[in-house]
Amino acid sequence: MHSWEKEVSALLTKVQQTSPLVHNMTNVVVTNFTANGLYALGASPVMAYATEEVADMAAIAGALVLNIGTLNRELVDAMIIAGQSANAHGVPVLLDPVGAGATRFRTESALRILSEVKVSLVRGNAAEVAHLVGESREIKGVDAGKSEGSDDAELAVRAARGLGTIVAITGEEDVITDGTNGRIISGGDALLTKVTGAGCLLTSVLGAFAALEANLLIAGSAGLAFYGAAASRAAERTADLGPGSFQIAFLDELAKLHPGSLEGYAAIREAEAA
Ligand code: ATP
Ligand code: TZP
Ligand code: MG
Ligand code: MG
Repeated sequence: MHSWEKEVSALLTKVQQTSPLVHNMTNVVVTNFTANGLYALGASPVMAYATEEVADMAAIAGALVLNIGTLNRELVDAMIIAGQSANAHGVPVLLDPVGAGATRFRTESALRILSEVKVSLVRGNAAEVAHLVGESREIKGVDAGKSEGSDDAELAVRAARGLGTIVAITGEEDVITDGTNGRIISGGDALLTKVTGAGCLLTSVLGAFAALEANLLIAGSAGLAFYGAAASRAAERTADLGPGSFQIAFLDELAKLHPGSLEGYAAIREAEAA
C-alpha cells in the first residue's frame, strides 16, 4: 500500500466513525440524492437555506457546501451569509459552480461568492472551472461539452492559482491541485454522467472529508477516490441493467466502502509538476 493509500483510508474510517455534519445549500434537483448519498457514506447531511438560520447552521457544521445549480438572487445572498459565518468559525467552504459559463448570472454569482467568501475548494466540470477563470469551453446547461485536446490538469493549476483555492476538475479522470501539487484520480464510470446529481453529491462528499482533514489535497483525493471506487463497483454489478439500477447500487456501494475498497477500482497518482 502506498503511503497516500493509508492516508486516505484512515480518513474514510474517520468519516464513518464520526459522521461529520455537512451543511448543504444545494439545488432542487439533487437535494434528496445528496442527503441519501451522504447518509450512505456515513456522514450527516443538513439542508438549510433561510437567511434567518444559515449563519447558525454553518457555524456548527463540519463543512459548508455551496451549489448554484438552481440559484436565485436571494439564495446567493443567503450563501454569502452562510459562507462568511463558516469563515468566522473555521468551517471549510466548498463551491460547486453548477452551470457557470452557461449564463452570465451563474458565472457572476459564482465569482461573487468567491470574492466575498473564503472558499477552500472548488469542484466542477472542466467547462465550469474554465469559465471561472475567463476561459471559454463548451457547456450545455449543466453538462460539460466535449473539449478534445484540452488539458484539464493544466486548467486546474491555472484555476487554483487564479482563484486561490484548491480546485478539483472531474470527468473521465479527476484532477485535484492546490496550484503547485496535484493528484490524478482514476476510477468511476461513465454511468455517473446519466445520474443527475453525481457531481453535486460528489462535492458534498468532499465536504464530509474536508470536515475532518485540514489538508484539502488529502481530503479531496480521498473523497474523489472512494467515490470513484463505489461507482466502479456499482457499475460492475449493474452495467447491463441501466442508470436506474446503477443509481441504487451506487448508494449501496457508498455504504459498503471500507479502507480496502480502492484496490482494483480506483487509483491516485501524483500529477506532473506544474
Ligand atoms: P457534468 O455535468 O459535466 O457531468 P458533473 O458536475 O456532473 O459534470 P462529473 O464531471 O460528471 O460532474 O463528475 C461526477 C463523477 O462522475 C466524478 O466522480 C467523475 O470522476 C465521474 N465521471 C464523469 N465522467 C466519467 C467517465 N466518462 N468515466 C468515469 N467516471 C466519470
Ligand atoms: N439543472 C440544474 S442543477 C442540475 C440540473 C440538471 C443538477 C446538476 O447535477 P450534476 O451533479 O452537475 O450532474
Ligand atoms: Mg454529471
Ligand atoms: Mg455538476
